[in-house]
Amino acid sequence: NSYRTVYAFAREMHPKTVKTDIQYGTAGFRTKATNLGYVMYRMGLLAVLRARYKRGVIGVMITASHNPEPDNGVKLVDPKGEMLDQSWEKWATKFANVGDDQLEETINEIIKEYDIPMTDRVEIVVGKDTRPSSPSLAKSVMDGVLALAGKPIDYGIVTTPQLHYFVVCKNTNRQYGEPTEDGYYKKLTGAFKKLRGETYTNGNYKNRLLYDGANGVGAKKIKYFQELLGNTLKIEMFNDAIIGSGKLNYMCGADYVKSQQKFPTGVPVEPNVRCCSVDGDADRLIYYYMDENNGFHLMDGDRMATLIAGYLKEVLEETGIDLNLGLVQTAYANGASTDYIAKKLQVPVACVSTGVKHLHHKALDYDIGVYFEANGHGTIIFSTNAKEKLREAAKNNTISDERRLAAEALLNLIDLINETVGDAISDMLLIETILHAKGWDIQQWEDAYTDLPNRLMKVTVQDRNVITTTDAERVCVTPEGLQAEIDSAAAKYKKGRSFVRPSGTEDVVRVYAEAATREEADELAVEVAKKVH
Ligand code: NG1
Ligand code: ZN
Repeated sequence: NSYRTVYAFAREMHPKTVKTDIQYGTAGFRTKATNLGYVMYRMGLLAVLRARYKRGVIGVMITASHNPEPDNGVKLVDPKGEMLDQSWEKWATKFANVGDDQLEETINEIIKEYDIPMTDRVEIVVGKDTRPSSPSLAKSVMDGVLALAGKPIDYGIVTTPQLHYFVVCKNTNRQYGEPTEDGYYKKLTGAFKKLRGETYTNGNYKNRLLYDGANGVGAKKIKYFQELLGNTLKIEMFNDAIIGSGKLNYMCGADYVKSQQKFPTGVPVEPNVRCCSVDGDADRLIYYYMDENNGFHLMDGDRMATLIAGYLKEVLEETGIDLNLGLVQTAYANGASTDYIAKKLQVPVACVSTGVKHLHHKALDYDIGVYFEANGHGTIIFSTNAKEKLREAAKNNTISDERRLAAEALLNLIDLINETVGDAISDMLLIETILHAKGWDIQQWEDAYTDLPNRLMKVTVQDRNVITTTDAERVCVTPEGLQAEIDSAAAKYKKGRSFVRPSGTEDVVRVYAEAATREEADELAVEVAKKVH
């Protein structure tokens, strides 16, 4: 086999312009957009190979999420809507880094290793965020797809979770939904309206929400929800600057709000009013409000996870069906949230390494698996067993109305949830549904537990990979002795907890610390950071 066109295309249209290697990390490739043309072309090639190997549709999403506007990135989506399987990440890295003249050879190597049939006319769905660099990068991806005779399907500007949804719809023969934007909006808003019923407000819950679109795709797409939901939920949108303004994620968006612990610019401050922010590709969500004394209150991924898990537990009990429910977090979850879930809600909690793929994977162990990163990325997945039992119960005339209705409600919740990946807008509709059902305002939600003050720091070192960890990154293995030092530092503070790990997306070591007071958390973080240097 020979793939001359691949080389010719590469040489003439997408030559490798950067000498240094890049690595397919937790969020795919991510760097300055100007350095990504050839990487995109090669990911187009790899997507076709992966699709032929899996005999399914593969997705390619062009985005750099919460990162600044001049950055961009790319991630591949597997047929079940999951991130590219870890075993192929090394191939992605290899494809990105070989010379143009080694591309043919690399393609032959992977075909041989996996015995890939090279005849199927596979579909590759391509989506992009609103970055000015995205259209030309999408074209590079599609050139790669065409060079290996795959069929690119261009979805244009979409959110990351929309792209995951399209991939799953196509691979399940539309059982999951229609693989169109319209199909996505109708599925989510239809379920939301059913759950809300005739009364839009309830108790302290008011159907008004301030929404920060981060000047990105989340602002563009919320308009369809505003239109379809009307007065059911009054979403007031802010931060919808025109494409190319440079304002994407700038002093707004979910990452800014969570990491700066600050109210975003562009959203009016109204005391005690519920607000939310999404990030640049709308797969993360953060809630917050300002109190009457200008005090800022943050409701992060841990808060959403606990609200959701607690509610699902209640409804599940009403159905009388025996299904196991579990919650998955990472080491970054606030200790107070873990305590609350395990002790108060009595829902089993698992801790896994940072990165959505690890959370998603672990959540598959439960009939109902809730997972969230503290930064606001998360979703809920339901096993086939859970879905079957719920469908049976919803149709069963021999059980009580209460049980039947609870099963129906859970089925509607499943339709509201984007099970394929964390989806800011779907998560927002879910949170709104739960607050409405409980008749709660945002303060009542916040009352569940009090966050332990915490501090996240970045430390730049010569080689971040000298730090290795175990036990879901909570324990440091190398350099030898570092863990003992962290332990003795943390022991000095009330409720002290700290860990260090190399970042998977930036060339830094991250230091996390929490303790009973703000001062102690800061001190502990600084102390541990000094030991890392
Ligand atoms: P790294 O850079 O590996 O810490 C960051 C986030 C993750 C995840 C990924 C992918 C923190 C501490 N880490 O990973 O949660 O979202 O980016 O975007 O927020
Ligand atoms: Zn994102």
